[in-house]
Amino acid sequence: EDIPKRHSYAKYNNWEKIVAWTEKMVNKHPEMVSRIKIGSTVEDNPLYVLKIGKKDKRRKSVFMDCGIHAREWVSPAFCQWFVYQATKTYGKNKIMTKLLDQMNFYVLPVFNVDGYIWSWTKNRMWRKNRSKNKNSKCIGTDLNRNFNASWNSFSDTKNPCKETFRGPAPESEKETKAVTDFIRSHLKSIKVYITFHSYSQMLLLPYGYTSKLPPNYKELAKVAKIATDVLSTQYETRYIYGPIESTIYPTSGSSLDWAYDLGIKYAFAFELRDKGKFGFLLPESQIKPTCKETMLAVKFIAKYVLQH
Ligand code: ING
Ligand code: ZN
Repeated sequence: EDIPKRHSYAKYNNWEKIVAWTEKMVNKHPEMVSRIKIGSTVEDNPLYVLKIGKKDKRRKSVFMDCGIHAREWVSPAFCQWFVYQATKTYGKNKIMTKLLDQMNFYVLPVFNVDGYIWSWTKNRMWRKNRSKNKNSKCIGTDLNRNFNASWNSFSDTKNPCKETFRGPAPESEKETKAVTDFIRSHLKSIKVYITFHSYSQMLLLPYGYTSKLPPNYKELAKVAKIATDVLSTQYETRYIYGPIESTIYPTSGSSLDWAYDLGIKYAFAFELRDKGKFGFLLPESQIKPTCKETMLAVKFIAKYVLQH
């Protein structure tokens, strides 16, 4: 087939299509959407955040990132869906209208752009970014081990040939640095941090680097319980929730722990569909259902934080 396919919310879109899509969203909704280039990648691709919300001053905002791991394709698909639904239902859906009237959403649709491109062109199962490592032939750092949150405290992250390589220093990677600088400079307004992975059907809470629970754990667990209950109302998809450390596995240097310790007290990580039948190769037929159910949970979290 030599007819180039168009961008579609029901399909996985390559980086080129996602870039064109970001422009389209800005042009379609100039009063609601703007595009911010927060930095660039090792291979000099742009890192774009879409800011969604009305243009007047706003107190609270939500930061969401997708695609920190290259092969988790349903994650960027969700960020695209979120922007689409937010702009489409503003003024029609009561909750979305209220959210966008009172909050901003910063959406990074693809965090690990170079890795994402690599997963489309060379290796579908690629996870890390594409930076070169000193004294090693192995490529890439796991961006979700590269944050300054008890960085380096687990030995499995020390080997550049491992999928979970932490990188030479905290924030050594351009992608990590761009995101942390952006969040730090908007910290006054950012009340919620949500990062999207796949797969496992979990809603993860801090911490990964310790078995200690964060101070507001009870409240986070309450929000996570309702969010996962709400999610399941659409297609009866079952999610579990809990701290990273005991729910999935111990991790150091994750974006979630970093965001929480920076002071963003509502910090969540979604592990989207499925539970392993297709894993990272989730069929396109499941993109929309995954996005629809996840949207319910994200709207609930945003609404909760707006009211508290
Ligand atoms: N899982 C995540 C990982 O980075 C995770 C789990 C999420 C850890 C959030 C810490 C914070 O290993 C996948 N599938 O990437
Ligand atoms: Zn991941």
